[in-house]
Parts: sequence; C-alpha cells; structure tokens
Amino acid sequence: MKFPNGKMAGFAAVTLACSLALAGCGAGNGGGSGDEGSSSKKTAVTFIPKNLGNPYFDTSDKGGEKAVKEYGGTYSQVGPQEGSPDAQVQYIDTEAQKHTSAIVLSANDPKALCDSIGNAQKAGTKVVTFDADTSPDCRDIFVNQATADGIAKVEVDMIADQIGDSGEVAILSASANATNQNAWIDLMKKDLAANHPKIKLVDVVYGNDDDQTSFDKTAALLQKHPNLKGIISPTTVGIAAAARYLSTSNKKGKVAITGLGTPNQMRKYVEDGTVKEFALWNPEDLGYLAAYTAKALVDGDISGKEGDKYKAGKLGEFTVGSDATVLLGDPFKFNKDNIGKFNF
Ligand code: RAM
Repeated sequence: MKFPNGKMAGFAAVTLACSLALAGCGAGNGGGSGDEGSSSKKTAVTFIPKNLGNPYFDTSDKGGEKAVKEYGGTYSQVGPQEGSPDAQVQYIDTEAQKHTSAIVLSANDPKALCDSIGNAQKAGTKVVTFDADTSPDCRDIFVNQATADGIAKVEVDMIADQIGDSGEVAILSASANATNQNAWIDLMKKDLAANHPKIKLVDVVYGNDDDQTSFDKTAALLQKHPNLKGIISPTTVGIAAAARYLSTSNKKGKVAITGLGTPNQMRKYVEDGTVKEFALWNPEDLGYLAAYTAKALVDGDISGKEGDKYKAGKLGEFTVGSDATVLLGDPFKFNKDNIGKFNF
C-alpha cells in the first residue's frame, strides 16, 4: 500500500502501511503465526477503556479481541460511561476478585487507580496500560501509541501550517487528568514557545471526552476569543465535536481545527472543507499489540524489563523500552488526498 503524500520513507513507511492498512501485510513483516498460545489454561484478558461509547476505544478494543481470540484466550470489555477515574476503580477491583489473567487499561488518572491496580497485581493479574498510562511504577507495561514528542510535534506542525504560523490558538482537550493528553499538551506548549513565536496559545479547555460537552466548549471558545485562528484537539471525541460545531458556523474555513481524530469520524468534515488535516495512529493495532503484550506477561515470556522481546502476532516482534514501555509506531496525517483509503 502506498501513502500518496509520500512523506514517510523506508522501513517506517512500510511498517506503518502494514499497520494502517488493516489487512494484507501479515506474512513477510516479521509476523508470527498467531498461535503463540501454548499454555493449557485460557488467558482471560479484560479491556477497560477510559469510557464506553467512544469509537476510538470501540476500534482499539476490537483489535484486542482479535488478538485474544487468535491466541485462544477469553476476551471481555467493561468500563464506565463517563471518563472519570473513580468510575474505573470498581471495574479493576472486580477483575482482581475474579483473578483475571490480565487487564488492559486506558487510565483516566495517573495516580488514582494505583491502589486498585496494586491489589489486582497481588491477586495475580498482570496490568497493561495502553493509550493513557498511569505512573510507571504502578503497572507492569505501558503500550504507547507513538512517542509523546512525536504526537505533540505533528499537532503543532499541522496548526502552524494551517494558520500561517501566526495568531491565537486554543486547545480543546479530553479530561483534565488524562495522562496522555496532559503529556502532549505540555510538549505542545514547549514547542510553540520555542519554535512558533507568533502563535499565541490563549486557552486550554476540557470537554471530558464527552461529545456534547466538547461541542459546547467549542462554542464558548469561539465566543470568548473572537480573534481565534485555530483549535487543536488532541482527542478524537473533541476534534469531531469541534468540527461538527464549526461546519455549520460562520467560522467555518476561518478557524482551523486539527489534532487527533479517526478517519471515519472526520471524513465528512474533511470532505466539506471544515478540516484540512489531522493525525492519529491505528487504534486497532494498538489494542492488538496491548493484548499480545498482556499474553507475553501472563506467560512469563517478558517481565517488563528493558530489552525484553516478544512476538505480537501479525505485527511482528516488539522490544520493551525504558520505563517498561512498548512503542507501536509513528503518528500518521490524514487529509483529503488519503482519507478515502482508511476505514476505522
Ligand atoms: C480519545 C481518547 C484517547 C486518545 C484519543 C486520541 O479517544 O482521549 O485516550 O488517545 O482520543
């Protein structure tokens, strides 16, 4: 598969092409056979997303389910309706009581879940964070979608490009405690200050990964900052809600909206000219990798030590890096030239 914008080169492009294409790249990419499961006891893996009803997690957890089924384990998904840490605790506690083999969790807070995670680990449950990490000391492994630096940079580059590197911008984030968004926002602020002196970040607001709240916060931002030239939303829920608002407002085409979105949610706003370009990784691959990481931990193939290596089915071999972190790949930019090729 080719990427029409031709911005990626060599091995990275090949890997990402396989990773994003969702099909047809298994063999020849260092991929395993998918029959890594050799233990007789079934590996039970429970996915706990930030919240239910978010298409991003529907896709990531579907990838997790595929992997778990591939290796003959049992998959389930539980989670709160709202993206709050308190709501996630009870689900972790229940899995601990059931001695589930592994939990794969996108955390709504870096610290608030650590006691529950500790209890789960004492009960023999391996804990993999993916998408949004806890503090590194309270989980076994974090499966990171892309480096925080890379994610922050692609977002700043896109907004700078779309507003002529000058003017007021705001950030519409997820929940105020989300470790992933907060890490990206810190790095975006640094990049803006160091490399884009004419861009002024005037506000950071939180839509809590709730569609209506994100929609209302967009309206409020535009009202409060009449000179706003762009919005960066580092959340798939936020960017889709902001684009929906802009698409029918008189600011359409005047205020840029970019950040992290799924092609399926953003397609109509790219096609109607509300959105020029946004970025993401493949959530399905992220969930798939997280599920294989859980299996490798449960089987004792890895412990989370730097340099540990394991096979993740069709995605091939991965190596654990520092802070017990595994990296999926690079973020990828979607625009009108390539969005038609993607379906997630
Ligand atoms: C939302 C969630 C998720 C984040 C994506 C980009 O779906 O906040 O944690 O990784 O956006």
